[in-house]
Amino acid sequence: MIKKPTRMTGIDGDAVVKQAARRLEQPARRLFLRSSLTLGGLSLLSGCAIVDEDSAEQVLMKVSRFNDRVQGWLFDPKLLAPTYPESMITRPFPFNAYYDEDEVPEIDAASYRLELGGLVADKHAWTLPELQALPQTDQVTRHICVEGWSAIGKWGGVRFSDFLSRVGADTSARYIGFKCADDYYTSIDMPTALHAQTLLTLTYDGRQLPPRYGFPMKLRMPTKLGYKNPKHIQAIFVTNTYPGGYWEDQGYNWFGGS
Ligand SMILES: Nc1nc2c(c(=O)[nH]1)N[C@H]1C(S)=C(S)[C@@H](COP(=O)(O)O)O[C@H]1N2
Ligand SMILES: [Mo]
Repeated sequence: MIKKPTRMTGIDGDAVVKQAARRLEQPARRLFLRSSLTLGGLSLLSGCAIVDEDSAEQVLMKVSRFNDRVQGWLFDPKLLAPTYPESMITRPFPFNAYYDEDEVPEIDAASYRLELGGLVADKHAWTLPELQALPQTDQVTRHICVEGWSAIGKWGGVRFSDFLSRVGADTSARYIGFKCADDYYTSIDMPTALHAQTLLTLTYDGRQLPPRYGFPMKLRMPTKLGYKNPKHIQAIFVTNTYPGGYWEDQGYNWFGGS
């Protein structure tokens, strides 16, 4: 147990922590507001002197990153997420993005190219037919969104680990980053990238991925929460420099395991 220091220098420590937590985005915000973390506890946990809301906010961000590292350690690359019979597919499957459905990006299939960057030997850009010609597999899994809903869907495409070895990606690197056509971006850890159920998907429910679900391509990881699964992928890069993500940079947990 962490003991609360008996005396803080003239500030209401608990109020400072709560105020700082309110500046974070969900789910970090909810987690910290619910916790009984005190300013003294936070100082001990982080080894930092916290004097005001700004420093408290910085430390909360750091603790959230620490949580990422713990999730990374706990991730078992051999453990499979549950799969379901096709009869359990949620119809219609929900749409979600940081904008409304009428603003879904329109991507031209003929001129589309998937760009590769960073620590990758073969950086040639891929056309859709080239990607469709690779060996394909599909799976029925549950998508879990932090906003409080989940749904079962069927995605098909190329096993991401196969794709990474085909292009000569440096799989000893720490991160894989994704840039999307709608300005969304995210990044994942290498063990998850190499997980057997991580697919570079081109289809939904047996048909070409429709625009709302991420045409032309969505990375589907049943081991991660919805916001970690990028739709409309335009570029993939392998790097040792932390790339962050659209929601992650606003306080969502980076590891985002489900
Ligand atoms: N490019 C892009 N990818 C994205 C998002 C987005 O806004 N843009 N939203 C994420 C979130 S929060 C969720 S829950 C899922 C929703 O995917 P769906 O529309 O197929 O249900 O996409 C994820 N990937
Ligand atoms: Mo989500």
